[in-house]
Amino acid sequence: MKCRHLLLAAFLPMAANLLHAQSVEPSKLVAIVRPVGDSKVMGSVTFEKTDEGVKVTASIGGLTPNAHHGFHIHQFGDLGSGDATSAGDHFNPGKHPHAMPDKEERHAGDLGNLVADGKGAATLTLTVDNITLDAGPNGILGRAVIVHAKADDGGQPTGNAGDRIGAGVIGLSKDSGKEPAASDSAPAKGSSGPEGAKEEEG
Ligand SMILES: [Cu+2]
Ligand SMILES: [Zn+2]
Repeated sequence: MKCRHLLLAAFLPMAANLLHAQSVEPSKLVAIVRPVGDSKVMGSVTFEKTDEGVKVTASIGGLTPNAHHGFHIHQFGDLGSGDATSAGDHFNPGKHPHAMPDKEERHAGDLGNLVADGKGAATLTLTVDNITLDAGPNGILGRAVIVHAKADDGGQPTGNAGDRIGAGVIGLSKDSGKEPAASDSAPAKGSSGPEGAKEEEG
């Protein structure tokens, strides 16, 4: 008897997850970075789920040759203002001070610097453990990546990185594993019942 109940308790949340497949965290997001103002900054940033965390890969051109450029996730995917200030502050759900990515206590949006080569091109690979790829409390889906004119020096409140010269909204990648099948979107009858309650009591 007890065994059966345990099995049932284990199965119900799984079934609920399958029925609510659309709320599963995507495995990959992408942001296409475009110039802000009269800059020439262009490129792309991907965010992929791995066993170690979220792997951030950026490839950006049009930067100042041989310079550091602050690089962050900002709060909002709103690039409506000409200078990208409408993207808000650094994404900071943990209410931490600003810091470089090697510090445990930092904004979730603190990705450090892009380091441009002699031709103004930069690549960056970084794995972080404080963001998710959905729209949850630590989720970056629908927010923005911002490239700054100057180096992020780690100072308060936001690293003294100057103007925003490149920006892109973080959206679903076509490889995100998120595309819902037609059957997923049909509400299954009675599927909302067994979730929560049983799980909490068990
Ligand atoms: Cu920034
Ligand atoms: Zn910051």
